Amino acid sequence: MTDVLTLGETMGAFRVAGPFRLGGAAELTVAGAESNVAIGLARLGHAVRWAGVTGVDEIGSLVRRTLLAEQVDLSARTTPAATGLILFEPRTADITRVLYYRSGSAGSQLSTEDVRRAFDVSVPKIVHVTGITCALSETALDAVTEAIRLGREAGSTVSFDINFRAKLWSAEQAGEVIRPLLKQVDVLIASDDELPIAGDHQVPEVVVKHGSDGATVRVDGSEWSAPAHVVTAVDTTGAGDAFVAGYLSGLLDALDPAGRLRRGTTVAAFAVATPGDWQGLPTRTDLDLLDLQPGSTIR
Ligand code: KDG
Repeated sequence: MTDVLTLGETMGAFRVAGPFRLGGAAELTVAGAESNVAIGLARLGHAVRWAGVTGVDEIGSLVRRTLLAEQVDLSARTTPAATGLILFEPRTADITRVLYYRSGSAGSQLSTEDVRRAFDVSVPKIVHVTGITCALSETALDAVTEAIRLGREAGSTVSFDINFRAKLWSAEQAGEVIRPLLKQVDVLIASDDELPIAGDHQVPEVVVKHGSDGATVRVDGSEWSAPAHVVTAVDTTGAGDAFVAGYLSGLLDALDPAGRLRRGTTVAAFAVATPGDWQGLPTRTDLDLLDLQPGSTIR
């Protein structure tokens, strides 16, 4: 049984403490928008599958080992190309620069075959894809298109997060590619500045992330909103993916739109208040921790 199938590139991730030009110690972990969502959902007890391609290298092993350790099921293929890398340079607690070393990477070789293999294992309740994968290569775009097509055919809910990355393509290119895909999408997720990329569309459920101003959702003409939790920001990278994990978790648990938003903003708050993209994401029993008084110790 699969609750959510997602696909994309997960990279080796290096994080330094100060500006890159100063060098110094770096911490090695993994990062990828879709696998961040997968980890967030798995922590909340959902059955998640990630489809992707890694290199036959140590970083590829780190990616697979990390996802397996987080209880994410894998439809992972290896290829001789190197696993991609992302370098995070946090300049302040809420402003981070990234460098990519992912052109021609193993992850960009994702193909329709990989998606079909994942569907052959089981039909997911939700298929979740992002604009990042669409920008990686022709075959990766084909993989996203196929995942949406197969999801529609099988009656899965299809979720699409625009996740625009200016280092991968222009907003114009993104719009041209993403708009036709949205005809088959059930849940569109975007931050407010990404919404113009979607253009005029007919997606029935539109979720908008407003960062520290919370989130809104419009379902069939009605709108709900939820504020963000007030937390001390330590590292905001991955907050959007964490929100998506919480929102999709709410959808799986049949929460109403307001409840889905609340779960999204709660999971996002954990991402903001802890270092790393996914390391601090909550389990189900953690979800209520943010209701405690700041400074509480649970004994
Ligand atoms: O938001 C965090 C992720 O997007 C990050 O882990 C890296 O997937 C990533 C990307 O392609 O930028």
